Amino acid sequence: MLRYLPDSFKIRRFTTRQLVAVAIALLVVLALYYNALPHYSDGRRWTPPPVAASRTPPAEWQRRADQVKQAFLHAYHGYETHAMLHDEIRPLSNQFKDNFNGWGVTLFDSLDTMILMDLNDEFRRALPVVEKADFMPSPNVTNKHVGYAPFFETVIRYLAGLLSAYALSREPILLQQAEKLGNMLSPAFDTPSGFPLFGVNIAQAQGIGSTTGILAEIASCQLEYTYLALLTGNKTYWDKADGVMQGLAQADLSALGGMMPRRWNVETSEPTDQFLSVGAATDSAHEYLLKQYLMTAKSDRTSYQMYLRATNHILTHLLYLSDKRGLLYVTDVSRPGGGPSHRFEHLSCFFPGLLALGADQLDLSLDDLDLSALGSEGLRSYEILKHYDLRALHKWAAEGLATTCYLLYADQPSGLAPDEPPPSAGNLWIAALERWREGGQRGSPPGLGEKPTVRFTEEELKNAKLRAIKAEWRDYYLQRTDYLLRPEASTVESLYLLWRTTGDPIWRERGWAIFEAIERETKTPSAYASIKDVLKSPAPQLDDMPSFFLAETLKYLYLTFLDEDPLPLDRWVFNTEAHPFPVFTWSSWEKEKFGIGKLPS
Ligand code: DMJ
Repeated sequence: MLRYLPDSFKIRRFTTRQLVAVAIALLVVLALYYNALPHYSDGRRWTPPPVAASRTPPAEWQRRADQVKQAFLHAYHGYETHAMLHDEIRPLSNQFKDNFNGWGVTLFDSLDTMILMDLNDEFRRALPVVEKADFMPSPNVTNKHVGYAPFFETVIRYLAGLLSAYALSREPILLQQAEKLGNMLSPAFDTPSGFPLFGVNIAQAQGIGSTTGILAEIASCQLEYTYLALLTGNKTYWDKADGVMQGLAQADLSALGGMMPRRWNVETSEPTDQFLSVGAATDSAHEYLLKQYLMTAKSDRTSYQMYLRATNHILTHLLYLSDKRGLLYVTDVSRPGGGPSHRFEHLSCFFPGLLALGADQLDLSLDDLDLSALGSEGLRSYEILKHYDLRALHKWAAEGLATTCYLLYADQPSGLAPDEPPPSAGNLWIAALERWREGGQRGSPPGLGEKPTVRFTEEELKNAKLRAIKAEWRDYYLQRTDYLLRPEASTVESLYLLWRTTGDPIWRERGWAIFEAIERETKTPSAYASIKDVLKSPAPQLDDMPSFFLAETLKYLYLTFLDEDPLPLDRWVFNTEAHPFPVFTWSSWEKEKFGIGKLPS
């Protein structure tokens, strides 16, 4: 064939025989690859579809933000019409429920979102309700919380809702009510350790709960009580928040690499198990380590030390790569040295955003670490991590994890992610990273980069055998198929933080894809509904709309699509229910007005 080519085209360095050999070798490689792909029982091959990159014109983002605002209005007006003064609307039956004290949790949780969206009419209509709230036990509560206010939920939704709405509007009634509520909840701290109890019997001003507390519920009140102290000048609130942090910091966690486990004795402030995770029952405690440090303008060094220790352990012990797709995921262990469960809880999808935030706002250096507090396990992690730029490592983990979280959405026919942790199996990320580093860091770090979606077709959904073949390629199974309008399960919290910290529009686009799925699958004539089965489209709906849908999910989506950032990350910190608090400026007007000088610097 070479004969017929003009001289200038001839490849002179190879003989025809050599070229034929190369071509055969290529064919063999292609055939092997083709055979390795999953295939249907009738012999058809299946290839993952390519990931589409999109470029959205800037004006379109404003339109998208407006659409989220309309979604908020639809949901909130439904609540106002059918469930006002109760906690949540039932979006299918247009009934209501009182599952969080019966004081109107949806209204309190929505206040700051209204302000951010310039919904003045709704905000003005809400203020008289806030003003009238006496925070006493409501006869309407019929669920497990009868007779007491659950401390954690009341702090993160009601107290934080009031405080952040105050921060954004300076309406005095909001602060007055925040102080009243913060005070009424204070009996929860009446334990020998100062760790809060599970709930408060408000009528009797008494904390109630077992001696064993859950980490997330003990350690997710520092932002709220510290900010309340700042605003009121009442140092007692600071003492309560700081008491929790100091108690946790003094526990001997050397066997756990410095990471806080799930259960604690609220009398002795000692851990009572060795379960390490960033999922349910632990999540926001890790979140508050970083955020307390940031909110106090990087003065709460105890929190920072604990954040460094916890993330060092997570990076080296809890991050795994799935077998086929190389999906990065974070899992849990029930004791040090024990094998990982390989569960990847969808609730953990707040974690990539947290890592991105830390890497964006901090220098993140191992030089800051107090080595004497590490213990042998922590020192082992330190020895590995010292070869890396810690900030880069946090960023890689954030991007890899956020991609996996997004794929759990994109993989489903409804475009919505399942709530329950899909079990998986894989290998330690840090080991793969070490091989990549020792091999000269060629290509992107393991777990990063574009990954194709693996979606079931209609045909596969009907046929269990076909579905099983495809499922294997996904690297995870669905234990539960419901979607509860969560911000973590929606991944939107992390997508927002990844977008703001990297500036890469892919994260924004992913947020939009998720919003479109929410609109398509969860909207009802009066509000939005949780979903029973994400494998179906149209997806069967549940008669629930949790208040965090308005507080978190829609707020993060709105902020993701806005071009102007009203809450720059160096000036605002979100609590675990997405309520923003300002980063303290120790010399601001607050200092004079509320006596911030009383707080330790
Ligand atoms: C929210 O109430 C908070 O984010 C909490 O920390 C755990 N998750 C729910 C929403 O899913």
